[in-house]
Amino acid sequence: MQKKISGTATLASSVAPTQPTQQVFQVKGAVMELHPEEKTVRIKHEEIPGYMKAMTMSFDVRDTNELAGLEAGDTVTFRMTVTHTDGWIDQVKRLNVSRTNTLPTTGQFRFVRDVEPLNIGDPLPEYHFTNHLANR
Ligand SMILES: [Cu+2]
Repeated sequence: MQKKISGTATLASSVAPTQPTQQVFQVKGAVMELHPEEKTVRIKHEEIPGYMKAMTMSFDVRDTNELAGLEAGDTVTFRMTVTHTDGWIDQVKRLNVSRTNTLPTTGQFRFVRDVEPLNIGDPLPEYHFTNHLANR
């Protein structure tokens, strides 16, 4: 798979001497909880091969307008920006969620609506991940 990560560092390296101060990734996941008052959103993001498994985690949202119109259970794509000390998301885009109703539920989450629509082949650009600083 083509790597778009700038610099010479690879995800397999524990140290990336040329790591840029800011990296941006396209991420896909399902909204679990919205906390606009805290400027965070909890998202169950898909597996990140070689980095971390699919998990539910909170992301900082600098502009809460990004959360407008979203509901728990929505499938979204978003841009994740990470620096050495910070992380946040923006450009949150809601995907068509109706098709996810046909997928089985995982039983791991308390939402009735299926939130595991991560392998349905949506036409996304390549998405890469590195840091996990947005986690809480
Ligand atoms: Cu995570």
